[in-house]
This record gives sequence, structure tokens and C-alpha cells, in this order.
Amino acid sequence: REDAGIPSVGRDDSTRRENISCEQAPRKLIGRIQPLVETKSLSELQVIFPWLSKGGHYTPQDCRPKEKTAIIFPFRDRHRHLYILLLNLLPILKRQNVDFTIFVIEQEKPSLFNRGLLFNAGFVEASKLSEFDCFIFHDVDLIPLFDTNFYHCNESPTHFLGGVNKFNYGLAYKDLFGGVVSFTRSQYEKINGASNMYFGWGAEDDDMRRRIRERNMTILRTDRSVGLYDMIKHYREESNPANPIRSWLLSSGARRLALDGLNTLQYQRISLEALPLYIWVKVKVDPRQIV
Ligand code: UD2
Ligand code: MN
Repeated sequence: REDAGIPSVGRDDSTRRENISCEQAPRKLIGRIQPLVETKSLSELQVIFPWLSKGGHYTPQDCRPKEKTAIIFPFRDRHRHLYILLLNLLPILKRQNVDFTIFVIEQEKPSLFNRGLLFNAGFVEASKLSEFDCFIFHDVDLIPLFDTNFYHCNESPTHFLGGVNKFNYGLAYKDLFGGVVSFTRSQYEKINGASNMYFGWGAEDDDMRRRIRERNMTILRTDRSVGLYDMIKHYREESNPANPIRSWLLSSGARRLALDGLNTLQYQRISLEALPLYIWVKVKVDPRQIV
């Protein structure tokens, strides 16, 4: 057809598409999704997602993404949750035209689980690999129910949960900052990251909310009409018992902001491996080093 001097419509179209921003490009969104809860193995997931490159990376082919996003899962002993979440989340991210890389930050035993410190370690390790603009910290047991809940960074730190099945699709309390949150690099640096001091369950998310307020930022909250999640049922792990000093830590948290966070982060990186579906980083934490 080109020989006949007739331009190929298809070709023209695709070159033009590369110049549109991914937010304007067509996104084949569905709205509410029916979550899949079957457990697939890692190799089955690999077959289901042939478009994902090694290390859990995807970049949209026919539009310009506005940001490079690191999706960070604080993790220990939750493989079933991780695989179910990937099965549901990966297609949503693709439909949303997100340029993303998945990081699983695993804390070695026996130290008590420290979700905030794992956020910081994830931020640092991801930043060593690439210049990410946006960081989304994601509990591994929360399945988004709407693909219209956009995995973006915004002008303020963002809380993605409008409601969770566990609380009849509401929140435990209206200020909640737990579950799924996003920060641009500069927003995260502005609050000196998360506190490293919360070992065990609870209040590290409230501490983070107070840091944001302390730095005079507001929090954007996803509307309940699209921000619903299903939390996969689970018990509390033995190595993540309720933190008995969490209220005490929280009461002085905002004042400690500059002395506890990214600038005082201590951990040992045991390994970093690009698996087919995610970058797996194993870290060791010594509670005695956390002041
Ligand atoms: C709530 C918050 C969560 C966090 C936590 C207190 C919501 C919806 N979620 O979740 O964000 O603030 O309270 O710490 O408000 N994890 C592991 N292995 C473990 C323990 C935890 O991988 O042994 C990870 C995993 O990503 C998990 C997350 O940490 O989803 C939070 O822990 P949780 O699910 O046990 O706590 P939960 O459901 O009370
Ligand atoms: Mn949970």
C-alpha cells in the first residue's frame, strides 16, 4: 500500500500514539472487578503474564508514562497472599498504563516484623536500581476491587483505601493511613521516610500520617466509590505481635521525625534477585541498632 502512495493508517496511528501521555491514551478499564482468589504457582503466573519482564517490570508500549513507579510490598511468610495479589493487581496496572516495577522486601527472621523500616529499605533499594518518581507501599493482602482506583502519585501523599471488606467496606477509623499509600520521591524525603522504631504490629501507619501533617502536607484520599479492597483473611503472625509501646512511640513520633527515618536507616541487605515477577530483596534488621 505504501508503494501505491497510500499511507498506512495503522502505522500513522501508532507513531502518533507514542506521543500521547498515558493518561490520555485509551485505557481499557472495566470498573469493578471480580477478585480471583485461587492460588497460582510462580511458574503459572509467569505463563499468565508473558508481557511482564524479569524483575516484575512493565512499561506501556504505545504512550508516554508520566512517572516511573516502584510498587513496594513489605513481606514475610505471605507467599499465598503475594501470588493472589499479583494475579489481580498486575492486569489492573497494565490496563491503567502504569510504568511499574514490583519489589518484595522481605525481613529475615527472627527479628520482629518492622513494616516502616521495610518501606525505607524498599525506597533505598529501588532508588539504587532506577530513578523512580513514585513509590506505592502496598500490604500484600489487599486486593483492589476497582481498576478505576489509579495507582498514581499525586500532589500530596495519597491513601488508596476507601473501604475494606473487614470493616464492611468502610475503614477502621476515618484518618487511617494503613494499607496502600503513595508518595513521590520528594514527598517521601520531606517526611524523612517512615519511622524505623516500630517493631511488631501497629501504629507505624499513624506515625506516618503525623509526619505528613508535621511537614504541612495534606493527604489525598481515594473515594469510597472506587477505593474498595478485599483483605485476604489471615491471623496475626507470631513474629508480628501487637507492639506494646506503640502508643508511647506515637505520642513522641512527630517530634522525632528528623532523628528517626531515612537518615538513620540501618539494615543489612542479604540478597537482591530479579525473579520473573518481582525484585526480591532480603534484609536483616538488628533491633539493637535502632535507636
Ligand atoms: C493493618 C494495616 C497495615 C498496617 C498494620 C499494622 C490496614 C488495611 N492495614 O493491617 O497497613 O498498618 O495494620 O502494622 O489498615 N506482613 C508480612 N508478614 C508478616 C506480617 C506482616 O508480610 O508476618 C506485611 C504484609 O504485607 C501485611 C502487612 O505487613 O499485609 C500488614 O500486616 P497485617 O496484614 O498483619 O496487619 P493488619 O491486617 O492488621
Ligand atoms: Mn492484613
